[in-house]
Amino acid sequence: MSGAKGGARAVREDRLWQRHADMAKLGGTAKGGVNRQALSAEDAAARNLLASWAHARGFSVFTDAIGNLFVRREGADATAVPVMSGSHMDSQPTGGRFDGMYGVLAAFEALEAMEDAGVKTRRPVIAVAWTNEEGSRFQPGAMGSAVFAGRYALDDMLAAKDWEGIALRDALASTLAAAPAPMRPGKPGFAVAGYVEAHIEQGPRLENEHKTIGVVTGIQGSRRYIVQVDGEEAHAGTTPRAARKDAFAAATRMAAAMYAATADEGDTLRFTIGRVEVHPGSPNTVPGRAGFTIDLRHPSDEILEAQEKALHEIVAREAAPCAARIERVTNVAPTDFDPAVIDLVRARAKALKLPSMDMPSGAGHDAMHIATLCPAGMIFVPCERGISHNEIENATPGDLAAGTRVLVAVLEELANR
Ligand code: HGY
Ligand code: MN
Ligand code: MN
Repeated sequence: MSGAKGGARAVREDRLWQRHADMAKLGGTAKGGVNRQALSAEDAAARNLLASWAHARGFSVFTDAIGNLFVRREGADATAVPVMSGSHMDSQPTGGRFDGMYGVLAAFEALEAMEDAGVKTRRPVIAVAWTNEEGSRFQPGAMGSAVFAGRYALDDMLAAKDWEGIALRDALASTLAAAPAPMRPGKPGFAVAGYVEAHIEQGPRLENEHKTIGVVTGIQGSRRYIVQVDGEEAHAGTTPRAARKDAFAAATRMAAAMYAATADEGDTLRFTIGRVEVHPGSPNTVPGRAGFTIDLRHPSDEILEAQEKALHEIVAREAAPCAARIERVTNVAPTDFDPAVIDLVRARAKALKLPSMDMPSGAGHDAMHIATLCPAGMIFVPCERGISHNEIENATPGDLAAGTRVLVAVLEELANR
């Protein structure tokens, strides 16, 4: 690998690819994707596998009260504030084997490569797997990193419930019992000198523009809502339309109006209804209750603010004869990464003779929270046709290794500052 020195020379493409294959067995689906939802048995298995690899290399492993999992490689100065890199191991229900996992395995490969190359950094370097980034089982998403950064209160998150009513507190307890690790006492969070996250792009730009490395400049703003409509159960055969309080009919009116209201000229606004619930869900009972989630994203907070007002107006206008409310579950402002980290990622990609381009992230990542604590940045690599949150998500061993070489080079620089 021309231009590579230090740990970047010791990155092993085959080892990194094999680790992805090993992890993809945990929650593996028939289509080659993964269903490894936060704090599930599959998540616990992934935690144990990562910890076993870490112990085999003599790295220390610890967790915190929200279940973030840390793998620490010591530096020359054990008291120095560490540098960190990582992502998440939980997946969407029909997820791919690279979303999140690549960032965790690239960080771990970085530690191994530094070890293999005999690189001694001044600062310790930590690889991290954040708890519940996807937020598909438990809301909000990016939970572990947000609690670590002090943006969400631990107790509020422990009280969160999944769609079956299971409390996060209980799911976390069983996960930590199944995947035990020394617990760092007290509230999650500690000083970090710098954070870099590697991730597949989850979009088509790098592939279309024949670039290997995305130098990520920031992350667009994202908000998540739940709409709840309350009507009245009634008999499907005997109840005239005029007498109905059909919660699903009201919900569909709202959804149709929202799709129309969020269709913007430049196709920049992202509006998604990903989950719908209808109660009691019987073919011959008029729904008395209906609910749906809203995922709203845009690079501008002002636009998001204006759109939020429009959503409230639509819910109020379309609810009758039912009652309805819209509740905001998350509100993460647009993130600008640290210019010095952005420059460092770009410079190291260049030194490694890897074609790169600056670009924003359309997807949310744990880095959006850690960027409030310390200088942070991200490194993207291409994924096939930009497809993600889909079992056919794919990437190449060469691109994964290339992104990891850039990561090692950046981490070594940050860990020696
Ligand atoms: O939703 C997101 O942007 C991330 O992939 N969880
Ligand atoms: Mn992700
Ligand atoms: Mn994701």
